[in-house]
Amino acid sequence: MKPISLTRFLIEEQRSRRQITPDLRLLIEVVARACKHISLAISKGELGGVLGNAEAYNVQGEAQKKLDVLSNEILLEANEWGGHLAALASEEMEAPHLIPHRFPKGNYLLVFDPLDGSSNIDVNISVGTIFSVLRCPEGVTEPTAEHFLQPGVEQVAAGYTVYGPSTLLVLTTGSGVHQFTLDREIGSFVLTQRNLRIPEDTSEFAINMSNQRHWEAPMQRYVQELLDGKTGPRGRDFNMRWVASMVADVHRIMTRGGVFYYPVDAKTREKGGRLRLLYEASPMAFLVEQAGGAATDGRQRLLERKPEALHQRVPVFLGSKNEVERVTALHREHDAAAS
Ligand code: AFP
Repeated sequence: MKPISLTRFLIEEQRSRRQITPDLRLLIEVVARACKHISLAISKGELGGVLGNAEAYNVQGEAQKKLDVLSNEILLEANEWGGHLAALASEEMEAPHLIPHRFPKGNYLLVFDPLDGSSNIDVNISVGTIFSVLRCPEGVTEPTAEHFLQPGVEQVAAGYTVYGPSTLLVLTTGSGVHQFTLDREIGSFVLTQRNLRIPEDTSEFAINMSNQRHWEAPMQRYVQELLDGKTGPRGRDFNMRWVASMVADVHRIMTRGGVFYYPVDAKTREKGGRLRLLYEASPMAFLVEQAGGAATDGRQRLLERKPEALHQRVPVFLGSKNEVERVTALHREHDAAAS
């Protein structure tokens, strides 16, 4: 069978499913094109002079890498002129970026983490881009932060790219999750997996164990049960992985199942958690649910959380359904007993 390019896939989806409008198709293609540029910049590594810190800090007070800044610029420039967007919001920028008046405006809002896992860049480990598409509320021509504060169920598309041994784009527009691989020779993303499915059960978990002593009681208890293995209450051994690039950890789960946890802990309680709701948790939750998995904040379905601020952080529990439901139930039981 002839390879199916991202463009052909989207055109066919547009014909068969009315939800994909021509503007949404253009938007996804433009994001994909920008990701190809980012992929190229990353692959040059030391030779491209793009490694190391930018000597700047983002709105969250985190040191920016040169590639954080570059990836952000690439995504902004690519998406400004097409006429498909009303505004963009990035993890790297304090406020939304409006479309300059010299360009036409569209009906969508684009949200992105231009380079997730960027602390891994300098050691040549996979990083990625995460994005989410929302509708601009009707009648709004100059969107502000408040217009981006929509619960994840409102997303019309979400995806991530993994810049790893190969560059992958994983996408949902609300009817399954599909994977495309960048064919560097022809310069286009090619469909390599249709309808990714996350197995409901798993024996593999991803968590940063160094935070264990700071976790809440139900999390301590749950992970201890996993670590107790075959002779413990779960009656089987569990394996652990932690890349510290959410895209890479989530992609492993998309491929072979597993769970990814970033619970709230004593260090992050004041901020609400470690990961950002709009740029990381919501798009990944949409993708994971579309692949048959589950995603919660430990208590509540992530997609139902209405953001209170553009850069809000939340706890994240996602992946194989039965395991996520189990850890969520433990938190709820704990809360009920405490109250
Ligand atoms: P950076 O983009 O600052 O490297 O953060 C990556 C991330 O947001 C997410 O991709 C990882 O899963 C998580 O943080 C890793 O956090 P720890 O460094 O606390 O393990």
